[in-house]
Amino acid sequence: MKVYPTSKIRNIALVGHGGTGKTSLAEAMLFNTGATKRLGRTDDGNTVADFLPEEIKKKITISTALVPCEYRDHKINVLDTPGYADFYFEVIAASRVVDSLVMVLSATAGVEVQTEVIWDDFPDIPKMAFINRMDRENADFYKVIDDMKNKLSGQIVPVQLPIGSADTFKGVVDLISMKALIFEAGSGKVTVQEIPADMTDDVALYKEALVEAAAEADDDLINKYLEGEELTDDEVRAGIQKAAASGSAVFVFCGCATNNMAVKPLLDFVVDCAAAPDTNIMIKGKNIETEPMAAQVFKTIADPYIAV
Ligand SMILES: Nc1nc2c(ncn2[C@@H]2O[C@H](COP(=O)(O)OP(=O)(O)O)[C@@H](O)[C@H]2O)c(=O)[nH]1
Ligand SMILES: [Mg+2]
Repeated sequence: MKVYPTSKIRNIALVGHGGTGKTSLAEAMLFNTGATKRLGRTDDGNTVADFLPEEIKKKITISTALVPCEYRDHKINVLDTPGYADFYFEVIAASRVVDSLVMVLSATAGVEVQTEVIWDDFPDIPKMAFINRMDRENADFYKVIDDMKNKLSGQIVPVQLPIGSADTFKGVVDLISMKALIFEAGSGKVTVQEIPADMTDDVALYKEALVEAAAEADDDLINKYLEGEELTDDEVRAGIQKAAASGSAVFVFCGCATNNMAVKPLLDFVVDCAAAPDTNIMIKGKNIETEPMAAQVFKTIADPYIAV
């Protein structure tokens, strides 16, 4: 079995209201990282994460599934959790073993009940957000951002802006690299282009907010920023990484899981910026030379066919 150094492990849970597309996003992550050869659909009952007979029959997630994938030499352990309140204990259990949460929201419904519940219940876990279903009629990224800012605590900071919406959704402007990323539906193949001219004003506005959030994560950077000096791209990236790993800002992505559009940038961000187990701010380690090892068992099953 391949051994990964702790710094190259990412433990994330996909959480949020039922039906926002968590299982579909997990499926797209597996497909993009080559763990699977085809993109399953929850509607067809052929996803990797919803595998229990009850889940396939009802087309909902009941039990948290662990779907690991390897990406850019990192091991990403993705926990796909149920959204329905009846199975909330599964979200609580998952939250104990991950280093960050990926909040999945619907681009048409915005902040829903379970989004708020989870957000409020786990204030200390660093979060990212993925505004999914951008291909749906009435999808409105900016409305969801406003909704998040109004209803959720913390600093909400988009790192992408959508290009098109509903049936014209075709990609995102990446505010870090300042490029347009256009995705082919299904394959997820990306073409890099210049930012569309009609988006320049929005891009400038949100880029400024992103740079500010990055600067605030680091004393040296904020001093430089407040003195009116421009931060270099590397400084912005370093600030974003610090803010993401510590949870001082919630960076927001958008895309369409079922068409596999704009899923890869989220994976890149998880590798580049999300907390690794050894930088997890919530767990304070002890000296392994002098203290007995502590471990946590997660997801045990009782197999009726194995006699103990
Ligand atoms: N149009 C569209 N439908 C989606 C998208 N993501 C998920 N869905 C659909 O939304 C429903 C719920 O998706 P699922 O992944 O099971 O949501 P979960 O409950 O959050 O795990 C299914 O019918 C999916 O096909 C998306 O990006 N666009
Ligand atoms: Mg699900």
